[in-house]
Amino acid sequence: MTNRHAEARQKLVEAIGQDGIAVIPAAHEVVRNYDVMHQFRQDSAFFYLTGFEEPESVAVIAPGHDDGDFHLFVRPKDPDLEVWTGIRAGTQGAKEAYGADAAYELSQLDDVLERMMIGREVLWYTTGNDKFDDRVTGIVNKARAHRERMGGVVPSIVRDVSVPIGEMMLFKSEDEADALRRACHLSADGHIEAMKFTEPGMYEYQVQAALEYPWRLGGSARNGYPSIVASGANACVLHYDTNRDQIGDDDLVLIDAAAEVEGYSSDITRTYPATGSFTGPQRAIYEVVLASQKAGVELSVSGSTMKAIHDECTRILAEGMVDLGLLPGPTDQVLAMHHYSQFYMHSTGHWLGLDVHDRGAYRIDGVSRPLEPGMALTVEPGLYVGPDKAQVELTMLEFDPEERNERIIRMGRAAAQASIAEEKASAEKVTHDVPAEFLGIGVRIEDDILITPDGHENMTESVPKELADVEAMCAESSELPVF
Ligand SMILES: [Mn+2]
Repeated sequence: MTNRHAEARQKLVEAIGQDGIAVIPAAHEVVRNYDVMHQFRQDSAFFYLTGFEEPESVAVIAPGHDDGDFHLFVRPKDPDLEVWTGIRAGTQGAKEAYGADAAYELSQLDDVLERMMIGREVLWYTTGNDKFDDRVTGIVNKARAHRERMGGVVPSIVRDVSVPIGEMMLFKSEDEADALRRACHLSADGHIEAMKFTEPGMYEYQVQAALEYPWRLGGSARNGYPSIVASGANACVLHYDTNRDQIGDDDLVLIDAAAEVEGYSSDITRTYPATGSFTGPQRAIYEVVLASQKAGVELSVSGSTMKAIHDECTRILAEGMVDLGLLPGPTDQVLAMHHYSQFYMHSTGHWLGLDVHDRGAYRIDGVSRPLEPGMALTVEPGLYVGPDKAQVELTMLEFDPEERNERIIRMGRAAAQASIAEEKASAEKVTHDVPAEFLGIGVRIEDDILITPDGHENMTESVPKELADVEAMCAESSELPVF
């Protein structure tokens, strides 16, 4: 493996120190249907630290241990089974190919880990793992019983290891940024192919085949997440991924999809007309989203924040909604009362990396954290006029997220939600008729941004997004066969 993973382990060793021991389980296989498993995808934090792609394994980081810091528990070699499910590294491979200082078969986990816990005060482990929580708790309990007999220190504090790992994953090294950049460039090629390929009358999954074709040929073994190919009103379903509908004559096609390279995922959205020409109403909505997205990208620089980007993108969308008559306005009220959420209901971006929604805190001490070089994020405003939005009911009530958070802390979640619901129920309502020409139009535009010392790198800018450029790309023809 590259030393990318060794560097990650070294950072974790420094973060937890010699008082700590970190236990990070791999992902498990999941049944898809009878006798068939879902394609295995390693847990991103486990992969970040090890580069090891076998299921069920467990990584232990024990800084200063006599045998070394990095211990890997793996499935045993089993020639009969390997005929069916593939070669296993085994303990020897774990050391030779993956750099484990010590390797054990999984059956030794309880005994070995119990001994390793002795002398360490803090167990770094992320609770909430159905398959593993009980096992870890059992091992700590046995170590504690041992302490009672023999004396000595065992972990009395459990801390969430995903916090330091998330913080490390947030800042991409040059080497990681290079893998992410390659994922972005390859993903961009697929989006361009899909624009060229699409014609009305095709099924969404046929466009998906054209989209993913350059990815597989270009060196990506799998997608970063299931491809969304949403034609017409399907674009208003945010996580639509059935991709089985036939593309209508005047439909827009919204594609949110990306390839994975060396575990790193891109995340691109483009929306384009199946015919190659936007209709008037489609153009009007698209221009609003484009202006918002470009402003968001512009703000993606060191020292800015996710909140600043979201607020500016949302303000531009809200102005557009009022201009187009989707909402009565004025814009200040649309923003203060969150009426824009009728048509824009998600946040404007997220971290990007090994997880398409990468780990790492968004807020520090309750405030949106400043962007710094090495962070990668998406900028993806959208506007979705669902086919059921012919008339919207607007609650005339200011929406203050800070006040709501305070109320949740003061009253508890259930009571706070009940009190908010009560306020909403008794507040004045205004109904508004949405111009029919916009119904069923959904547009999102999403780029992947790497923050650099002197600005940013838009890693997905090769996919056209200006109206004229999108239409020009759609007018080009694909070399792929049409059946
Ligand atoms: Mn995204």
